[in-house]
Amino acid sequence: SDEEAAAKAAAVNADTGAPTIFDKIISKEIPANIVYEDEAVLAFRDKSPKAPVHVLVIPKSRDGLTELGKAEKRHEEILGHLLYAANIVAEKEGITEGFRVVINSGPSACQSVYHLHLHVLGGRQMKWPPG
Ligand code: IU
Repeated sequence: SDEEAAAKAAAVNADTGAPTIFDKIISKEIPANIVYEDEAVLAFRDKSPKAPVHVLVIPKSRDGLTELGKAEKRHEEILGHLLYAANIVAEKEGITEGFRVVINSGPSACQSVYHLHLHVLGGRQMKWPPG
């Protein structure tokens, strides 16, 4: 199932601090469908969308933010920037009746890529609680 695959990927991809595929997306070595970009953040469509709109918002410089659980005081500005960018993405995508922002931090949350990213999900009715 989807859930089993996610749990497996999360268990295999522990936080090693090694570069991730997102670095290659930032450098445009790997093409991505970019929705929004500014000096500090990049937003692109998730390659395996879980909703009609599923965009990832990431900092261009990881700066130790492999996951939210590693956030430090110095990251406050970029964290605010990412959250604000999530709303810019939602507006651009027209998901104005509602959208969800998710951050998976660590194996128990099924994080699979260790470069902080916000999931912006919308275009359908979301369920609560998430799995
Ligand atoms: P997670 O929160 O770490 O589980 O989310 C990682 C997401 O990155 C997941 O939704 C993948 O589909 C997505 N992704 C991607 O869009 N492009 C890639 O090359 C890889 C993962 I690897």
